Amino acid sequence: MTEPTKSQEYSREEVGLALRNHGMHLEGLRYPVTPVGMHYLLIHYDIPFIDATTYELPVGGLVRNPLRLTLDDLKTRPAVTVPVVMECSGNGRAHLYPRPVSAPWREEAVGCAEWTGTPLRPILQEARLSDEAVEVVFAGYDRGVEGGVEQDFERSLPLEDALDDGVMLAYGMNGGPLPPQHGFPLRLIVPEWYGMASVKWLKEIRAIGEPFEGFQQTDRYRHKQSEEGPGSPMTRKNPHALMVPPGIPDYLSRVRHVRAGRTLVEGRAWSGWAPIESVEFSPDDGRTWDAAALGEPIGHYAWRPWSYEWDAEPGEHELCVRATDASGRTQPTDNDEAWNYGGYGANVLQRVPVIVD
Ligand SMILES: Nc1nc2c(c(=O)[nH]1)N[C@H]1C(S)=C(S)[C@@H](COP(=O)(O)O)O[C@H]1N2
Ligand SMILES: [Mo]
Repeated sequence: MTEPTKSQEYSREEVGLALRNHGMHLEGLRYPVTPVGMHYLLIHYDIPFIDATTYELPVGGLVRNPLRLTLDDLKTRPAVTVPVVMECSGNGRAHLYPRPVSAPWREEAVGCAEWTGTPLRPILQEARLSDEAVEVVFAGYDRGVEGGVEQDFERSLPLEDALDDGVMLAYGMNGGPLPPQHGFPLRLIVPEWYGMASVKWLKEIRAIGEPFEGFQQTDRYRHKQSEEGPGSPMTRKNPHALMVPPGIPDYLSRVRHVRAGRTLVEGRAWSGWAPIESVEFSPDDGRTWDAAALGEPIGHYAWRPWSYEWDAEPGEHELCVRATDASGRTQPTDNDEAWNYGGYGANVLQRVPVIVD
């Protein structure tokens, strides 16, 4: 990984990554289920071109009953359709200073799609994991060079996480087939974790007898304070609330223009650790906070709607929102508090500059 940069300008490479990997338009927070084209994307290498008619998924390694599953096999198994908030663990990275050079997300690397597929646990049970198995590796068909290392995109889960409720192999998104950019023909969904765990374009599932040492496991997606040291692995999503920016935007700066008077500010909040317990709104850059009204999420892994009646007075304001979950986790106020070498899990509260006229 290159040293974090102190430049206040984005490099050509970062702009290139941002063009390939677009974010969710924040006004998309109005939809309980994010329309496919609004859902963010994160694609490390190239989108692989896969023939679904000959597709087969091997489930092997330390198992007593290796399987090879076609898409038809997978579709004849019990089907579930589940709304899941997916968020990139790099979300918020661009707010950090110095800034890690990678996808320059502010807050838009999120979406909540309805994934259709089949639960993973019964498949692993059918494959009969042997007693030596400690982790399950999920390999993708996409291949590239990163940090000087040529590799397939591969990630693992400890057994208990792989066997957790909600973990599924998905072949559908929002009622249609899985689009190529989201993992066609088959992807993993790990609903409570950051997005990197939900491996797309699945090529293989294999059980292994020691912790996985692949690049995307031991080099990337670690929370650490310097280039050195293992740090700790990124796992579940930190609590995060976002608002639909109110009013209308200035084309270039995106500063919002709002008419004076009562304005309903709305948004959504989520956490991978525990249910969202409260959302607070601040009209004055975090000096004063007030509780927002909460609605009900459409599913256990979906985001929770919130709203706040803001009395917009003429002048310049900085609107903020923050979420707290039932585990007591909340969002940091300060970018420096969230700083880490790779820029992961930086769930700093959202700030939206607004001019009321
Ligand atoms: N095979 C493969 N799986 C992958 C990735 C990838 O580059 N290759 N990116 C991961 C990351 S970092 C994220 S945040 C999510 C993004 O999923 P989406 O593009 O469907 O929103 O996919 C994950 N799964
Ligand atoms: Mo990601």
